[in-house]
Amino acid sequence: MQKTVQYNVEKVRQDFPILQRIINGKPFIYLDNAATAQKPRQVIETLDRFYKEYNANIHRGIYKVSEEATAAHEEARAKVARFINARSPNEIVFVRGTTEAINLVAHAWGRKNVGLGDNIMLTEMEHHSNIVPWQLLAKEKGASLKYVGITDQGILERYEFQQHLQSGAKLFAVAHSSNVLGTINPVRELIREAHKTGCCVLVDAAQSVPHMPVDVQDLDCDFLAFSGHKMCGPTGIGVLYAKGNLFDEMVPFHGGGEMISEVHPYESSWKPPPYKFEAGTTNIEGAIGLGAAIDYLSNIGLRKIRLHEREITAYAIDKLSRTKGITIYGPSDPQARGGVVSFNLGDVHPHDMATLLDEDGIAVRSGQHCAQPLHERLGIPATTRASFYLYNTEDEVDRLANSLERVRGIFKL
Ligand code: C6P
Repeated sequence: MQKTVQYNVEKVRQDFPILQRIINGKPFIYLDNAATAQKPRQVIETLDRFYKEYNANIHRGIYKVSEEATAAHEEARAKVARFINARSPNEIVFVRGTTEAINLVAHAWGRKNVGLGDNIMLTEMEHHSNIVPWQLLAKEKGASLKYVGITDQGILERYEFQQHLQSGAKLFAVAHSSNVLGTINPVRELIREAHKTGCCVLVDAAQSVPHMPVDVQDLDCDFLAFSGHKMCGPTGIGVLYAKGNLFDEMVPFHGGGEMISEVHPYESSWKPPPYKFEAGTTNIEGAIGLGAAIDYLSNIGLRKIRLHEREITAYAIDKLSRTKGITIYGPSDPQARGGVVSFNLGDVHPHDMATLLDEDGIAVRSGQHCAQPLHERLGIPATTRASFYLYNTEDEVDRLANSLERVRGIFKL
């Protein structure tokens, strides 16, 4: 297979100091990008500069350094808005990550809009973050959860989706891209169908926004959630996008400083969004670092990153599938999947697999990847997952394949 060159991957790798490490005597191969991505020096230096030059609380201080911090923080919000093509920075609320974003919607939108007997539609490939908040809400309100099933290849059962819509789902909460199967769901089409029945749609974009161009106006989603740490940004910062005036209609999630307009002993009023949802001192440097990550990824280009990952994934599926005894999960068409390859090799337990790969300097994730219902649907206890990003190379895939041969030897498969 001929690989087309999207950008200079070797040059990109130089930006990531951690990739120079030697682990267990071997060059470090980081294939756990779906869990968290590595950080380029441009992001590290932005955080360093913040602490050295303009660390201050924001929106509070009437002095230069605080004003600089506030300006940088709000510029980061504007960068996020441009990055996902939101109409306004006011549609962007900073949160800790995808998990908090979804919990925010479950509390602040769900409590008001979901009631006794209502249905919330999920899919069998959701991450726990897009299941548990809805279970909590459903229990509290007497609502029901409906799951859209998947085929054995990890594709959504469209007929079931339509059936649940017809039975009157209030909300459809769906992963844009699965963190286990890699499946990229046709969310644009699904959203159009859902809206025809008045169903609101939340897109869990934890595994898509870091890896491909995402345009919220084109998708027309109502909510979109993602995490900074999966896109070369800091940990503890994430984004909840809400369309138009949805935030206006929602009740606060957390109460505290800076989200209020006035506070009296027995009642308070709120600032307009996004501030209404950012109570207390937020992760200021996290937001600024996320802005730097967005600059970094945008300079390379999300379209190019997506193409690079698609090629690496296609290469990996082709290469790994030659390993005797391997089962690879998810769609066979690399066009229909993100840079995630989950597999099992014979009856080798994924935790043993991850330990042995680590001996070769290769970091993968093993277990259920916070997707237990999906593993139950697939009828397997666990998987090993290799997940790729903009800095991974075919050479690294080759080393993974060689290590799998070593594991086969050890287990006499
Ligand atoms: N998945 C993985 O290894 P947080 O933890 O809030 O940043 O993201 C949660 C989350 C939500 N949805 C999807 C599809 C995800 O993949 C994740 C995070 C990581 O697969 C950590 S469990």
